[in-house]
Amino acid sequence: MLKIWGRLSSINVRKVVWAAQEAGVPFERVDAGMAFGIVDTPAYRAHNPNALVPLIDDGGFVLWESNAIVRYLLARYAPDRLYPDDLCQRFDAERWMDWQQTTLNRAGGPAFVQWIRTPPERRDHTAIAASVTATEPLLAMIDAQLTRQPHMAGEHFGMADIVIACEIHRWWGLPQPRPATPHIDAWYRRMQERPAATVLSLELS
Ligand SMILES: N[C@@H](CCC(=O)N[C@@H](CS)C(=O)NCC(=O)O)C(=O)O
Repeated sequence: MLKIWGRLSSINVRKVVWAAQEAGVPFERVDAGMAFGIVDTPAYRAHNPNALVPLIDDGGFVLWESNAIVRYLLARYAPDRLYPDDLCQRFDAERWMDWQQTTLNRAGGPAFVQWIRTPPERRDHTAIAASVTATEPLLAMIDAQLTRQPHMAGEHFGMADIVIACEIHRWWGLPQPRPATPHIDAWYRRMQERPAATVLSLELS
């Protein structure tokens, strides 16, 4: 059976859990990372020398890097529904996968860390302001994208929706004002209605 290592408070683990649930593949999840430990053990590091979560073992195939895992699960278990054969459709979605990791996550991460993982007396409001300044134009880009089509990469739900909705879930959960993004809001409500999207109802921690 597919095994996933990672605590559910991690955005990167949430993506993987959601993808597995969308693909309909049964899995066992082991809490790992932060207070759960495990990631620093020699056995874990032998599989993931980054000592980070998530990590999967699928019948002996071991993989780390959350977006690579999302791609793998959808391509392997739901290729017709969730990993397009058509190269233009596929790479339309792939582009948003990379953008989420390299641009959106980098911009929004500091505000999350300051609000949720830093005690109030040590909170750096300058870092939060910089993170908001970096993130809001990116939210405007997503909002504009969703005026043109119902999902991040076209007509159909897919991997780009999973990774970007996990970022929106985290950003909307921060105790700070939100910009007006009506198209993100409508799309995000549809994401929350998906039975496989259980991670979108988790609290931030
Ligand atoms: N690029 C990696 C980043 C993985 C990562 O940074 N994981 C964090 C959680 S989101 C982690 O393992 N933190 C240390 C820990 O939980 O002990 C991925 O997408 O999988």
